[in-house]
Amino acid sequence: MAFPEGFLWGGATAANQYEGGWEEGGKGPNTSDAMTSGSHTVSRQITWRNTATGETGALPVYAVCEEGLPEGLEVAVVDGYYYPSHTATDFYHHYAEDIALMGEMGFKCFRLSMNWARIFPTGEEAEPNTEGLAFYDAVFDECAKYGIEPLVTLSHYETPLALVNKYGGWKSRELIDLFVRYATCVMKHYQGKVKYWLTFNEINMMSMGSFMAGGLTDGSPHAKAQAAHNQFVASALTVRSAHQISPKIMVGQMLAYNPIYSYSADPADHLLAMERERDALWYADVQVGGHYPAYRLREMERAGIKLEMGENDLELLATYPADFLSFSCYGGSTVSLRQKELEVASGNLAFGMVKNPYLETNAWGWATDPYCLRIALNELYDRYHKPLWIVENGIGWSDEVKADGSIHDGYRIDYLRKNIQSMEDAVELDGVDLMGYTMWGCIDLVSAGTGEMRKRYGFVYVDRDDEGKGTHARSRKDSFYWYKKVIESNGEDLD
Ligand code: BGP
Repeated sequence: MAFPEGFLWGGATAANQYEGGWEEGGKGPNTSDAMTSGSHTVSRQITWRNTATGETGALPVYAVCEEGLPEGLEVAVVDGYYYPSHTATDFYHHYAEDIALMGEMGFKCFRLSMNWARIFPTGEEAEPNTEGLAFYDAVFDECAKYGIEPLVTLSHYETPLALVNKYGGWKSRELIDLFVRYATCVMKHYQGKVKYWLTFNEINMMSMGSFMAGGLTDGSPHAKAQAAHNQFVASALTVRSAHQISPKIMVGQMLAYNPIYSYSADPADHLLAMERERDALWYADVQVGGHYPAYRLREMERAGIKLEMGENDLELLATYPADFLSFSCYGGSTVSLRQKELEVASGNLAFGMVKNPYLETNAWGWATDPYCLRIALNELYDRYHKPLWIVENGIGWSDEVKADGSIHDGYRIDYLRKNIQSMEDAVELDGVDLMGYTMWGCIDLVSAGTGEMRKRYGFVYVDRDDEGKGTHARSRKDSFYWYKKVIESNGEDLD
């Protein structure tokens, strides 16, 4: 048998795309609450208010990430826009039903994120919001009924909005202590209920999606580097705090990692592929390896970036690295020096990438890559020698509900079968130490990239559309029954 006894099969979600209840139970607004919907071709927008005049408007997310928010504007939720995260797919009111469906599939693990602003509405309250704590208590108690182990991300693409407008998000060191206080509070409160925690979702998205990853409204490379550094220190302090609370708690890093392929055999293309890999890997070199790698130090030196450091920062990073490395992986990306002459790629992490001629893609440019998980797992295990966990993998597709209510998502089964086989090869043939696999978006949720509903990932369909209309009724897709079999057989039966 390839997978060890106790392998953590399951699914993954995030509060900003799934939970909803944005103004219920005393929750404060988050960065994601001020993001409109978009599409494959139209960017999501961030809405703002002019603090002097009260005028309101919106800017594309990429513009805020690259150029920042102009002086005098603050991020705000304003009338007249549609914000998909406000209700999302309403886990807030459907958690018992959803966890029962996960139980029916045989989930051993459920990855969800906790909404920081549900616990500390502005991030700075002296005491946590008890209604917020009670909500997640109810969620974890429900999980326990089915023997489902929660894996909780402390910050998945959201920062309390008050901290963004007051401090400029994670570029300020103020957020370090505020985050560690929040993390310590929930790790203590849920001790005995939650063993596995992740600090920041896809921490390396600070480079490309800094508003989502760090609540940044300053697009400069310096702000991004400082924000990442502040999150590293916060992560190290969270690891320290977790181990003080209980030696049983494990805290992981979460990295967006797609293997990078060289388009041609030209060594210059190969060098480029290595450099693009390092764009992601340096984050793990710091958070898992415990120190800034030489190539990153040189890169910052060349860019004139000088980090503001606390006296013990480097020691903290070296002493409290993450206990394990979790990552998202959807398929490999391809680079070439001749990029301009070639067809460009689209899909996640596709900026500056070219289309891989060996892989088929769907309407969102997503390819089914039968080798990416094996390659990714080997690369990360060889480099860090720490337990790994695939916490996101899956494919967004527009599902069709037939007249009889059935949903035939053979394309999803095909994608997952190939990916799980590739992961199995890494475990069985290469001996990689893998803790678990949580398929992304196990119950349909809002897409982070486009804010759409039509780009669906789930084993379970949720009746809601791109305008926010629908009953939120849940129904099982064909892949639901397929995944149930996969888990039952501990990965032996992929047919
Ligand atoms: C990852 C994010 C998730 C999720 C996923 C799918 O980058 O961690 O939050 O959204 O990608 O991407 P999308 O939602 O853009 O389809």
